[in-house]
Amino acid sequence: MSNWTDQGIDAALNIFSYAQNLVEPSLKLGVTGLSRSGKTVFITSLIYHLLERKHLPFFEPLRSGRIIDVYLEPHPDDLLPRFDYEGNLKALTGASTKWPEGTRAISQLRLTIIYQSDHFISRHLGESKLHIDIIDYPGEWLLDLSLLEKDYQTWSKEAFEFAKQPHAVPFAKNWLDQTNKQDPNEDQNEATAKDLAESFTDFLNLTRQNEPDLPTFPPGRFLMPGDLKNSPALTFAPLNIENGINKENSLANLMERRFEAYKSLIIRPFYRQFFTRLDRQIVLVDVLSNLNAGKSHLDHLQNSLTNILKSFSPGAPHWLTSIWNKKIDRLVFAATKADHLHHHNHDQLQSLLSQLTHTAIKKAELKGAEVKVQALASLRATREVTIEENGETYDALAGTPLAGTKFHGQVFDGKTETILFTGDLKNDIENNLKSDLASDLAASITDQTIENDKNASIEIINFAPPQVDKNSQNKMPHIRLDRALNMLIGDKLK
Ligand SMILES: Nc1nc2c(ncn2[C@@H]2O[C@H](COP(=O)(O)OP(=O)(O)O)[C@@H](O)[C@H]2O)c(=O)[nH]1
Ligand SMILES: [Mg+2]
Repeated sequence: MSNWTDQGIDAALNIFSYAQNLVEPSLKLGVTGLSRSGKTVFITSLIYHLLERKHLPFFEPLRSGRIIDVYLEPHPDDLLPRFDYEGNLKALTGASTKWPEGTRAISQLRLTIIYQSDHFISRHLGESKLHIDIIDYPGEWLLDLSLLEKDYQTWSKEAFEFAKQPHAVPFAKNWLDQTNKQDPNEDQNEATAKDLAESFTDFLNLTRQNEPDLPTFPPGRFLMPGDLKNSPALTFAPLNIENGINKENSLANLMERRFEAYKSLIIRPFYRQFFTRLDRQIVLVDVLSNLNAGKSHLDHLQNSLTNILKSFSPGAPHWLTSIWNKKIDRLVFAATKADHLHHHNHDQLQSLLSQLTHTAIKKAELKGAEVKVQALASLRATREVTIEENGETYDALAGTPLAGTKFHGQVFDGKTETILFTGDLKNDIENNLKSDLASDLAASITDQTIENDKNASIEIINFAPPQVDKNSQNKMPHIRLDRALNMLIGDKLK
């Protein structure tokens, strides 16, 4: 419709932000990942360590003593809510620690770093300043990009396929019953549209609640509506229209219109207002939970990653690349929660994520973006121990499983520390390094470790956040967070 005008506005905004950037350099850092991949904990830990200016040995600007000061800026009065740093820090490090509540929308926080440049000339000009805007947004929203290329009919078809996934089946019945008896060609009717949208959303929500770490189905806003709850833009659902839509003013017509409106009123503005303004991006991935859950989930994870990467890749739709003002020049993938493994396995975890993203990464590199992969734990909930038995020593982890966690017939109370033999990723990865295709890799790893071997070789349970000693200097022990930070912003503080 008003594509030309939109692009004009974008161009003007971009010139404005460019001009502003000359006065006070700023960097927009996007943090994304599917729900529960660890965004909130990651951002909280990152900010905590930057403000403390300690415990980041691999963050070069700090190690070389060039960081002079770091502080939080008052929240700029713009479109985005503020990331609740203080609330999350309190939850994670307070008297009785707990993981923060899940967040379901976009938020932002501005941090300023005062540093000494290591360039000869800049150094003599005095201190330098860099603003960093950290923007937390659900990875599910990036999956919506795939909808732009899809018509309503294709999307509907895929929804019925999703409903056949093992983790979706138990919750699909209501919606399927209702949809299957619905004639898509009956006259359009708001009440029916609403009923169907509600039962479809319930289906997605129940699937997500029961298996929070497993894949879901777009549109992302059905699960994370933010302030769009009950809006007509979200009042649509898939219909069985294998033979196409063959009647004007039918229910299927209405649904199709709404689907198209969702694309133009919600997906595109998100890309225009936020996404295309990012400079750097980290994508968090909970590889271990997916590995633990079996082959179909690992496959699905890989699909999601490929789809997420499409937002950054040359295959992105033309309207997107044409308004891209600065283009993300560096992309970091991080496998989170590495504290579920002994440190001997951290490289393997990293390599597993590299292979999972292999195909997608190749695409992104074509565009000139540098891609890095890192395994990390934003908040280390376990400690490493060595167990001796019959003259043999074993590596193990000690941690407190969350209350209610079931493991090998035992139910944990959330207070008792347990020792776990987490198993090894190592051999499986090495065996599979020969394979070039990530999907082959995923298949063979899961075949060996999850399906064929009844004693699955890695097992994941959720731990409570650590109870750090009150006098400890470091309230948020981490693993390799500093390396990720260095990849993300180290070069901007030269
Ligand atoms: N052991 C461990 N668990 C983590 C870590 N980061 C996140 N988690 C777990 O993952 C859950 C989801 O993290 P959160 O940051 O809320 O994910 P988000 O939905 O992406 O913002 C938390 O409630 C924790 O159970 C970590 O570094 N170590
Ligand atoms: Mg969150």
